Amino acid sequence: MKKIAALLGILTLTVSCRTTGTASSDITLKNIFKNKFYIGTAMSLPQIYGKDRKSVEIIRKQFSSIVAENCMKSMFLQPEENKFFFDDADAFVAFGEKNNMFIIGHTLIWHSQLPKWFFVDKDGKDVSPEVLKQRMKNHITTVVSRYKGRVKGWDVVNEAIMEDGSYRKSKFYEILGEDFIPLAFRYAHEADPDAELYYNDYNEWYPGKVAAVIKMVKDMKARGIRIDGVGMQAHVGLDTPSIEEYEKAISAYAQSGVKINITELDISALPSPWGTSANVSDKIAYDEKMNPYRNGLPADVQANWENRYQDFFRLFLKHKNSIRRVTLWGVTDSQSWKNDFPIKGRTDYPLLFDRRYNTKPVVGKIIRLTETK
Ligand code: 9MR
Repeated sequence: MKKIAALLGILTLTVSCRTTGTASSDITLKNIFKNKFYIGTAMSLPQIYGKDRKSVEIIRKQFSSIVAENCMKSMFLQPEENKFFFDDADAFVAFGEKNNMFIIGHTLIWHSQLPKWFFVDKDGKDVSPEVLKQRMKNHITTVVSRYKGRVKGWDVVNEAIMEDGSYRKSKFYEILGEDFIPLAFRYAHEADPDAELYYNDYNEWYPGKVAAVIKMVKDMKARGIRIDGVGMQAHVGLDTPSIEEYEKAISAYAQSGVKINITELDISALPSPWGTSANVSDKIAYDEKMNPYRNGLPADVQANWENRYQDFFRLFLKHKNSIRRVTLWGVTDSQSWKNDFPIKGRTDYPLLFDRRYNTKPVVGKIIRLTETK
């Protein structure tokens, strides 16, 4: 019996390969999405330096685009004023070039993971608008120029708008007002006129946020300032947001004349009664009830989770003409930030490869979706 089942398996694979006209070893995410959008992953330091060898193998085989999960954040690139540290970012960019990938820089201006000196003078007081502009310009110009022509797109500003459409009351906003966003885009464009420039945020499907981001995009375009895309982070859960809500946002952004990047996709399988915020400073105390699947997902949750991934990819394929890139926020479940957010020490299953580096069955299901498009 077993032998027959194995034979049937081989036949099915051969047949499905024939229908796509592709050898089975070529059926990878990056090949299957080639003429649709880039498919990417975030990279951690052990991956960038080749220490996590099994992940690197997956990245080379499956992905056409990469973004640094952490090492290009300002606290790492410029820990002290004018003292830049580029070793990790250089290694990341070298990896991308060697493997012929579409390289994304994340992120130039973000209120979080920012070195402490950025907003204060030597007496610890807030700097003036002029000084802050100068510091932003120096940071952006130094970083973007270093990778000119090599990093193809930048998350210029990250997480500046709240779900209700108001501006986040960050120090950037307090000192410079809304103008800090167009200023950042100007500086980035001056440093590399060919680079694509994006505004990136989480929960970018809330109607208030959608409206505010579109207004910002239109204002910048009207002033002749380059903005190529919005990055929808897509840290989503099993129920929230609905596909309809998400589609409305994609359509609205597309109509405003920018491309959409799905920038940090992961689908949590864990309970999330607090919603889908990715505000890294949010913390909730550990509670055993909130960590129910330490030894694996029950079949019904697994099925929901797989359906959810397929629903999202179906949506991305439907809107492929507006979507430039879909990037997963990591390779394997063990790498995922979701295991520690907003509760530390849970076991989540948000990514496409499991803790043993196995390709999850959902990957084949996602690939099959492309056969009818
Ligand atoms: O995944 C990242 C995690 O390793 C870091 O500790 C955290 C703080 O720097 O940032 C995570 O990535 C965030 C991204 O840079 C911006 N959007 C939300 C992501 C998840 O928190």
